[in-house]
Amino acid sequence: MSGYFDHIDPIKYEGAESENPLAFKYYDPKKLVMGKTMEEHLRVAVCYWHTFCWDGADVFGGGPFNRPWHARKKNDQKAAEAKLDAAFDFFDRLGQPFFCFHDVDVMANAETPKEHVKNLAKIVDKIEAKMEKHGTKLLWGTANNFSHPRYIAGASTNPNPDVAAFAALQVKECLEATHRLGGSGYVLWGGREGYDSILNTNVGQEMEQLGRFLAMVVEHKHKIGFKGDIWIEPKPHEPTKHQYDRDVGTVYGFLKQYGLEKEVGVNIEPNHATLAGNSFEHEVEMANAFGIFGSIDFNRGDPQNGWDTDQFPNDLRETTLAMYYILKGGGFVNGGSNFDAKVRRQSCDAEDLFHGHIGGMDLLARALINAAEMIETDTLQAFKDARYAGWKSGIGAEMLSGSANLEEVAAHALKGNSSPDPVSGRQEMLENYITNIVK
Ligand code: XUL
Ligand code: CO
Repeated sequence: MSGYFDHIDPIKYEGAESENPLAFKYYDPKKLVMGKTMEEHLRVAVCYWHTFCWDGADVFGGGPFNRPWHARKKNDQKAAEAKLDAAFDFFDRLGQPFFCFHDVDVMANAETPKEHVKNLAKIVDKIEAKMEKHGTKLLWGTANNFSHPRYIAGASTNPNPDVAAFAALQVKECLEATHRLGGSGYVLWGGREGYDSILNTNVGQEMEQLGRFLAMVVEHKHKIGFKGDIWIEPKPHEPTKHQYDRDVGTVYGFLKQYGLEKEVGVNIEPNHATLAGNSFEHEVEMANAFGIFGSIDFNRGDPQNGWDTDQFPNDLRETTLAMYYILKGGGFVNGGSNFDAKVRRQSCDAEDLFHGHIGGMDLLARALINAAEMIETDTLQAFKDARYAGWKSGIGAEMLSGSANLEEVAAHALKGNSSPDPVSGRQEMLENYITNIVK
């Protein structure tokens, strides 16, 4: 036991009338929604990196958080184990079913490749024992192939193949660890898989490298019998100026190019979507349209700051819409709701970590209830069905099926005596409908 969270009692569902800030008002894990419990729908995960690794440091100053497990000068095995104790103590008190980690979040620092393998294996033994004892499951694992200075020019896209080989070692070890720990998915976020200057970058060559790297990961997944999913996490920039996995549409094109669109899906993050100039729900619906929806890293940005602030989500309208499209796509299968979110730097107490997660989980619960209500009557679907009905028969169906060619379609148009009338898209009416649903 770390002792750091001892003054926080396990967080309970107390209902909307509760005034206790350290209680759930809406997240009621056993509540049934559309035939599944809230817990099963949402599959909430706590991320290891922001919650337990970050000490509050930013580019202007050091870490104000003073977490006891950061007290040791070096992140050695003892420090890694203290962090692990604290993490599972936190999970017990919050009661969420899953967690996510990067290899370097959980393990003691390593410099050499052999040290990396040894240190990861050492902590994975400990994680396995913790998971068995506490019951918290692994949603997904990932290798941090962006923080170490060896990755300044990318991991798999590095001009130096030895760097790509080190990245391959990290991914192999982390994928195997994820498999061993029963993870549902494995994420690849290409933090430095992109470039800062086109003047020194061979873009085509780098994308070939990334494509082959991804194919190797998929081959290895099948070789070891990992039954979970592999997801790319799109982001347009930060840390690099241009990242190759900029948004869902770009990732799909990339997957198609390398024949991996049936093997790899996406882990969508709202703050990454907005950085790419997309809305969160657009990214979810694009992933549904391409059949590559996987998982979500829930957070939000700040419209004034305009960078990846990774804040806990609090926009009910946006989250309701995203949840509606998630449910419409079939809901989470192996994926879930990972809070890739961090408390603000001034929120330096243990209890702030709870407030962040409680707020996020209550928000998801409300969004789920709203989305279920939307699906029950499905006003949007009915509206869209009527709007596109023309494509179900006649010339519309003939165009789509390919049974009519351009000349035949043009001949159909010539039969008309006038230009087709414009039809209202009823945007304001539908927006009003959403405003009235969100509660
Ligand atoms: C970075 C980010 C990562 C990934 C995992 O913006 O979101 O934490 O989720 O590497
Ligand atoms: Co993320």
